[in-house]
Amino acid sequence: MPSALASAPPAATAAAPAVPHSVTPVGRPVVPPTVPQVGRPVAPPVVPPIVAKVAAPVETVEVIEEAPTSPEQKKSWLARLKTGLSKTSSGLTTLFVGARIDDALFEELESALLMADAGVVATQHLLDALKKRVKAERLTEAGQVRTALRALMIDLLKPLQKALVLGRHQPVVMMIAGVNGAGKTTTIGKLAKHLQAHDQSVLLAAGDTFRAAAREQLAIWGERNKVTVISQESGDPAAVAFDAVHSALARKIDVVMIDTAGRLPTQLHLMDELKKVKRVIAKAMPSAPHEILLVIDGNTGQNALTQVKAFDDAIGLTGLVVTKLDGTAKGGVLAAIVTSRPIPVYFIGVGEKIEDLQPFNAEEFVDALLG
Ligand SMILES: Nc1nc2c(ncn2[C@@H]2O[C@H](COP(=O)(O)OP(=O)(O)OP(=O)(O)O)[C@@H](O)[C@H]2O)c(=O)[nH]1
Ligand SMILES: [Mg+2]
Repeated sequence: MPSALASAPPAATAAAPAVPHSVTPVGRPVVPPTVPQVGRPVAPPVVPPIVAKVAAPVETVEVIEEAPTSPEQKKSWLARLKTGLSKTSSGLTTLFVGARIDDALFEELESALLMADAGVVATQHLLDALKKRVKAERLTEAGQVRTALRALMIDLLKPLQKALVLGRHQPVVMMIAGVNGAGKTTTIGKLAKHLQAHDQSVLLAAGDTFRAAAREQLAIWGERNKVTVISQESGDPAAVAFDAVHSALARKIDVVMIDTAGRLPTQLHLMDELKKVKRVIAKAMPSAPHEILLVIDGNTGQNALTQVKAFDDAIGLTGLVVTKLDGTAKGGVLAAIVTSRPIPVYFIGVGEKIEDLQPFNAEEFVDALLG
């Protein structure tokens, strides 16, 4: 787990340039092993503060200043999050409309939370705490109970809110893992852009060596963001990661992101391969990898928890990225995660555009959940 050297600045949203939505790697020429770095973008876009930056020595903490907020963009992002979570929120909000504060209300709330994938432990915790508060504060109106629930849910999810800390090492090495199609490569592409906007030089490693299309997909993100992509045709993922870290050390790159092939936790040989990638990275740079992120598809439901546990047991996760919260996601799974494996959620994604990846903010998230 990363040390909380700095807390995330409040999420703000400012205009970031849109990039083409999805990456369709069909028919692209196979990329050469190394795509040369063309240089940083001339005018870095203004993006929300997604990271906290630590200047060496480690004791000095520098929090990146908040970018100016564009209210429209913020509104649109929150609207998408709200729409994405509407499956859950409709269950939670209608509950309180004109409701009497009685056992039936608590029972309905219990069902709604369980259906939202919050899991038994978090659901019980919230119910107990809410009942206590209702009694202690003598709440009589449904609206008051809703407000109390909001506060309790924010308290519950707050431990997941943490900034990604940069500048602790050069490079900061990030390994990105997850099941097939979770959104790993897209997240790397979006993050590369965000990091560049924070003056970080970035290098990508195409550690998904199984499919040529995967290398090409990353290469396209690389071209788009003008960053080097280390890639090897049908190479060993650990060797690609090793080369990337070596290359980043030589070039004094700030952040290396290592993509990996999608795999199920039940595919033990593939989980072993991931462990090997991690071990080999440490051979190139003993303190690395500094971040091991699991990308989770927000629509996965309770299975997300199984994924978190399995990947954490195998490679020791430092952070999570939850994508696709713009679909039919049920946001309650974060409550289940916080009660069993409280690994920070660095970012959440509500779409395929760059600005659709935002830092996780417990308050915003709960407001979207509660409608
Ligand atoms: N709607 C939506 N789609 C997303 C989001 N993030 C990623 N996607 C889409 O999900 C699909 C899979 O994304 P990838 O980034 O290729 O996923 P991956 O985990 O790298 O997949 P594999 O490498 O095949 O395991 C792509 O079509 C992305 O555009 C998101 O936040 N919202
Ligand atoms: Mg991929």
